[in-house]
Amino acid sequence: MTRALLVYPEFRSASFWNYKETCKLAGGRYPAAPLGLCTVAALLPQDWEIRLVDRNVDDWDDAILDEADLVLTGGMLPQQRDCLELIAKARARGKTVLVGGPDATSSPHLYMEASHLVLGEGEVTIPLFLADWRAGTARKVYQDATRADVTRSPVPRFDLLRFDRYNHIGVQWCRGCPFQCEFCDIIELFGRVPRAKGTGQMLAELQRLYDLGYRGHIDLVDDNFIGNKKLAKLFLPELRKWLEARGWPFEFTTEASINLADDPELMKLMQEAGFFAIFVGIESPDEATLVAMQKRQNTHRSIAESIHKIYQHGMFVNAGFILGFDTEQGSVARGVIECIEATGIPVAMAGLLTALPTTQLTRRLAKEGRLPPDFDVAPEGEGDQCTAGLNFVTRRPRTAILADYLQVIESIYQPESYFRRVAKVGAMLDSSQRRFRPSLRHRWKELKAFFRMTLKLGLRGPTRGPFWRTVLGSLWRNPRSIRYTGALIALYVHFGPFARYVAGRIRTSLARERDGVPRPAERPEQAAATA
Ligand code: B12
Ligand code: SF4
Repeated sequence: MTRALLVYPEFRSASFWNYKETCKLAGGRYPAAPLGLCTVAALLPQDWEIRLVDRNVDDWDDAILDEADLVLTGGMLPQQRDCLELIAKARARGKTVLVGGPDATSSPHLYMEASHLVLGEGEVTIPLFLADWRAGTARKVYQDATRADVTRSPVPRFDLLRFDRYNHIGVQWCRGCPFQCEFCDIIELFGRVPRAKGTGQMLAELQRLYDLGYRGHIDLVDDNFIGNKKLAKLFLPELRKWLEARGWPFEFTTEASINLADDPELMKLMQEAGFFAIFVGIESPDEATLVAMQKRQNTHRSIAESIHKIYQHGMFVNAGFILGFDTEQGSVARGVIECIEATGIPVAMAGLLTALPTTQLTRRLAKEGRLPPDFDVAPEGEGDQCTAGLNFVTRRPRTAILADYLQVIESIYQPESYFRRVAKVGAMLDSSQRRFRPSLRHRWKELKAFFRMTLKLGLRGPTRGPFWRTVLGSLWRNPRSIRYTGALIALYVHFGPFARYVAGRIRTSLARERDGVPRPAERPEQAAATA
């Protein structure tokens, strides 16, 4: 029997989404579970002995590698360093190593030490690899641009997860997005035609989670849940019926484009199916910049009004903002801060523009000679677009962008500012339709989390006043939304220190720039190499 070891590499450095300290409040260890590897596990022969180790939550000893015949690994950019180290260790022990997933697919040249690179969507390439491997003719690289027929994707092996270690569990309904934002790698990796799973298939995945005893928060990790609105409108009523028949065991978050706000019917269906938050890419409040980045769906609208409509349908919004676009004319900090305050979005992922490996932006920058050859190598000690962005030669002076960014980060994550936004959402969020009822165990967990959160934020320091004003104000104005207001407050346990960390890193980068320490991207021979 083949023993397969699936390893999800560690997200090593501090990152916006690594809110481990918040997870700890409720007894968890990490926000999200490795859905990609659960799917890979389901694509392997089921008579194999399959073990999944997530290095973000599970204990690790290199000796674990000795117990495997085949090691399978892969993840995203911030996991690159850990993944490469793991491959080296496993290879040194004589193991056959398969690598796949988004980062290896985007930058295969970095992963050549693996025995086999099985790239793209696993539903397409894993069966090809397995057939050759059995025949003893496995190739080094499996790359196939064919898009998977997701209606045939297997139910992920959720049974390999320890649910209590995560804040939420991911499930995917559809892949792809119809829009064409210049900086986006999703449309390159997964295409512009949304591909959705069948309703029965999706409900079978939820049933599996239900049967395994999971209850609570499920993140639909779709690239854009409303990429095909028609399909979403067919799926949601069925989802609602399924939930109702089982006493509302789950509630949902997902990602969606801002044009959701133009469709009251769709928002209502999402609200009725228990969606309580969505991530929206706002990117910039500046119309010219939005047009230049090809994000037309965000133009010709009041961003704040659109976001408030979503709150009024029971979903709070987390959003992405980006600084560093070529079209920025002078300082953009004030505009970004005002937009964040006007929308009242507490979880505002303000980051620096990053050229991800497979994007229209990256191809343009390469053509313009503005892309260093190592732009896709994860820098040591840096995490995501908050500290590792601007991996190209910028149009506006880098110091000006960094100074703007510093201003944004230092403003929006001040306790007064963050909690004011939480209070605003807390007042506007319509929770009249909520059906999800946490079990007694779940409530006890949340109560303990509330006490721990109070110890961290409510007893001393600059958070004490805003914390109590927000908690008591929200209880008074909109008590039905208190679980969600509380969740947003809990996130400050991460965002407060994280914002200070980012500000420190940006100040260091600014000092280096001002002292004239050359960056790789500015060395003429490197820029020439990619021109
Ligand atoms: C959900 C999600 C997140 C979640 C959490 C995910 C998690 N598990 O921790 C959050 C919001 C935290 C997140 C954050 C980030 N993300 Co993200 N995320 C996604 C998203 C939307 C879905 C991931 C998913 O579960 N997909 C469903 C599963 C089934 O697909 P999959 O993992 O790709 O696995 C399939 C194949 O890749 C393959 N496969 C996977 N692993 C392996 C291994 C082997 C051996 C083999 C053979 C095959 C294989 O088979 C699977 C079935 O087809 C993807 C886009 C996408 N559609 O995948 C981006 C994506 C993975 N994220 C990306 C990025 C850049 C980030 C960020 C750095 C920036 C950002 N977008 O905010 C941060 C960093 C996070 C951090 N902690 O530091 C990029 C990665 C690009 C790259 N070169 O690595 C993606 C592709 C798109 C994007 N721009 O957002 N992300
Ligand atoms: S809306 Fe989001 S997923 Fe779609 S192309 Fe733009 S950035 Fe990518």
